[in-house]
Amino acid sequence: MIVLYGFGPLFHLPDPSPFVMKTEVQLKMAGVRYARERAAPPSAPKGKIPYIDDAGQKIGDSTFIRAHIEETRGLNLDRGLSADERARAWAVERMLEDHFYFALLHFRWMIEENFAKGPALFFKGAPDSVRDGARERVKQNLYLHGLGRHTDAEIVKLASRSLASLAATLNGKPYLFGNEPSGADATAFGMLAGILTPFFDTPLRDAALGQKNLVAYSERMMERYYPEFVRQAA
Ligand SMILES: N[C@@H](CCC(=O)N[C@@H](CS)C(=O)NCC(=O)O)C(=O)O
Repeated sequence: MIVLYGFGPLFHLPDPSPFVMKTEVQLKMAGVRYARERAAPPSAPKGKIPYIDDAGQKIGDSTFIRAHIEETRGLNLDRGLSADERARAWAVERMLEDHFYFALLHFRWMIEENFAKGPALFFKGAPDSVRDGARERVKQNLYLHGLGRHTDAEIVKLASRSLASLAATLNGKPYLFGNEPSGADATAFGMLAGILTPFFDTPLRDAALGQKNLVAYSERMMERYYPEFVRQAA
């Protein structure tokens, strides 16, 4: 059986990492049996969470995990999508994972009060220097990515364009590419849920709340893939 390594429920989310939520939803989409375990990034094959262990084979990175599931179980989470839709699905995923995610990271880690009640919890019991060092590393990563060189207002401006683009792609459909979810829905949902959680009050959350179809979509996905979590939270 596959073991999915994530952080565990936190910040009113099934997992604080959009990438763990993506992978878990894709495992559910694939109908594959799996167990969840907690792990910290240093133990991951690529130093990042999520990773899976499939009968002793460790695979890091949500995109490679998906490819592994599809290849070994003979399925395709984009079945039913046209070549054009598959191309757009990839573009949506890259926009969210390699651009939008860094805005999410910025508002969780670089805003003092969000950091104190959020990511600082990862370092409970550890010396302050470990917590501060990790925060400094995230700051450096944001700077090297490029997004960290902008003001808060500029980051919101760029990320809001991604939200608007996602809202236009979804339009009035139940899922990104039609009546049934496909692979990219897992990515979009993980990212949206991570932004919409009421745990963090951020201007990016306000921007997402302004896209009504995205809010309804995130709730629809949560209800479909985490019904037990919705019930617990009620
Ligand atoms: N490209 C990776 C991104 C995963 C990622 O950024 N994970 C974060 C948590 S959300 C992490 O483990 N960061 C720890 C680190 O960078 O040291 C994927 O798709 O899985």
